[in-house]
Amino acid sequence: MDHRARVRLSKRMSLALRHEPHRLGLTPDRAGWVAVDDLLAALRVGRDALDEVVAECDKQRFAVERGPDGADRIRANQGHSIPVELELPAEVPPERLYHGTGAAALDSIVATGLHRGGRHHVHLSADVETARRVGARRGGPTVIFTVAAAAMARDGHLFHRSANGVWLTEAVPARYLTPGR
Ligand code: HQG
Repeated sequence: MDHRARVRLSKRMSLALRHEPHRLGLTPDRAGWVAVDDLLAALRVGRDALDEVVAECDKQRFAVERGPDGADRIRANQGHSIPVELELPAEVPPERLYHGTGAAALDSIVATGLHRGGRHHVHLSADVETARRVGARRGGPTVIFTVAAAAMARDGHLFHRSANGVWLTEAVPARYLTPGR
């Protein structure tokens, strides 16, 4: 598969596993897993193509493992809008984390903090470069917020880290945010 075909399939897999499984007749379990064979049938793709996306995906969006029934299963590592219980343990975050977004959101975020929108968590990056890439998805100028993550954790906010290294928390109150880095 060339790069564009991989991206296309990755997007279809994201839609199926994070947002609209039911439209495809898929029923993820509580933790978001579906049988690989069911996903292949729903998307009408072969196992080789799926394995290629899972392995080559720049962000390791997907996890594949042997399920309790002995069959392979797959889930998205993060980013769901359907209810899932990822069962990630709480982790102590580093001193600082970063959030990249469109400059248009600056004033609103400074006023009200970071909200999770349609997803389960606010997504934070461990490094500025990743935050910049996330913000660039919005098109137009971007802004990077520095999040005083360790201080948040000391104040009782829970953090989780997804299997692909994205830091997750429910919300970031404005007082922990500094625009710029
Ligand atoms: C913004 C991609 C105004 C927030 C990326 C963001 C990431 C506010 C948007 C992952 C706000 C939500 C997540 C406020 C938050 N006022 N705007 N008070 N609070 N926002 O896509 O962090 O390709 O749900 O800044 O790489 O952009 O899907 O979150 O712009 O890792 O694997 O509301 O999605 O990964 O947008 O991106 P999103 P995100 P995948």
